[in-house]
Amino acid sequence: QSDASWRIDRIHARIVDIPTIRPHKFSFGAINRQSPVIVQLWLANGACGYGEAATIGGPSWNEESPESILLAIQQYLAPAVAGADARRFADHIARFEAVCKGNTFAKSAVEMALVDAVARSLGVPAWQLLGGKRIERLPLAWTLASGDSQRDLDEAEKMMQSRRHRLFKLKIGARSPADDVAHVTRIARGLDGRADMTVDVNQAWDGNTARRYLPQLVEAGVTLIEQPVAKWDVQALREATQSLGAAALIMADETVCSAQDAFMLASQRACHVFSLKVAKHGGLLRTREVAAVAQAAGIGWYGGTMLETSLGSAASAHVFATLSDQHHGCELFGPQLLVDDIVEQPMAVRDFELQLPDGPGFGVVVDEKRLDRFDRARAGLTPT
Ligand code: MUC
Ligand code: MG
Repeated sequence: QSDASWRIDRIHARIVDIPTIRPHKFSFGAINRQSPVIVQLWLANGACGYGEAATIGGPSWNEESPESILLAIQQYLAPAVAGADARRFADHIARFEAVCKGNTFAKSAVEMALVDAVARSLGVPAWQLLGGKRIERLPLAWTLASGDSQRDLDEAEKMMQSRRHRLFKLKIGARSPADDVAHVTRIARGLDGRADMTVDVNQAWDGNTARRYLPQLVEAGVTLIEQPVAKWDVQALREATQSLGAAALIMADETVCSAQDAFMLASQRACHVFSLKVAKHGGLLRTREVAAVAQAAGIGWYGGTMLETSLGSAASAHVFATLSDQHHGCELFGPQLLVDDIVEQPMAVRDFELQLPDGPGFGVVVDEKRLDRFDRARAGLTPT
């Protein structure tokens, strides 16, 4: 192909609204739908790549929202790379940085579409452009977050029976810490050692609460504790990491976004595991940078999610496939939490493990009809 065929011809972005199968409850609120931003990027050679960025509860997980992502892409990121050679990923990332600070979710969606378009043009899987595949499958977690212990347990039973999940993440932090510990203990009794149990506090506790209640969570059988304290409270995260015994690990999520965050946490030995998420790191290549810091520091990684559709989940799976074997599984279950998907065939789950996909591109076929059906602009829905 000639150099001209790699020119970025057009970039289009839109918000789609897809309801969840049940309310999903977090320390900071509940969601009933996801509103990912879907990017389509065409090359002069006719190839089209897709990207996705999903937030949770508008701008309540972090600062970005579907509306801010759409605006950043349309006003700043798309014009910054229009007409350029799509293959120059590192150069595009530098241009994004120059025209737009932060806004990592928005950047990740465009970078994804670039990688997908180039990989499709070459007829190769995206993982081939990201370092090569090393991992074929990852244990797949499911999040129990209905807000009701019995309903959570019934859900866990179903997931175990269908051999989809035996790794459960409990969302806590909305209720009092004592109530949360009681809830975790009820679930642990019900699971009776047949599954692994983790919790995500989503920053809800302060240092004193963590000091008092983390040992009780470990006592109840929790093996991995995600972001128990505020994202800025590295001191409390570090204290938790250094005071908990060998029975449980501390995982940073909101605290670890940039490679600089990763370096700071690693040098302070403030956590045992990083939750990797393509959106918060600012793209697939940036995710590899954060993973490289983890590997250099002897920190494990976990394949995190922002509850993307099968498109964003497959893109994440491609970069996770290239990483080290020092992992704690993944949680790319977003598609299962949504009433519908935007691809023809979701990634396969067999024997409790997500089968990491091959190409071309991200190895999923986007269904344009369903994209149109959920398109917010077409449905005339107002943001929530
Ligand atoms: C988070 O903070 O990890 C991931 C799974 C889930 O249920 O919520 C997300 C966000
Ligand atoms: Mg989290």
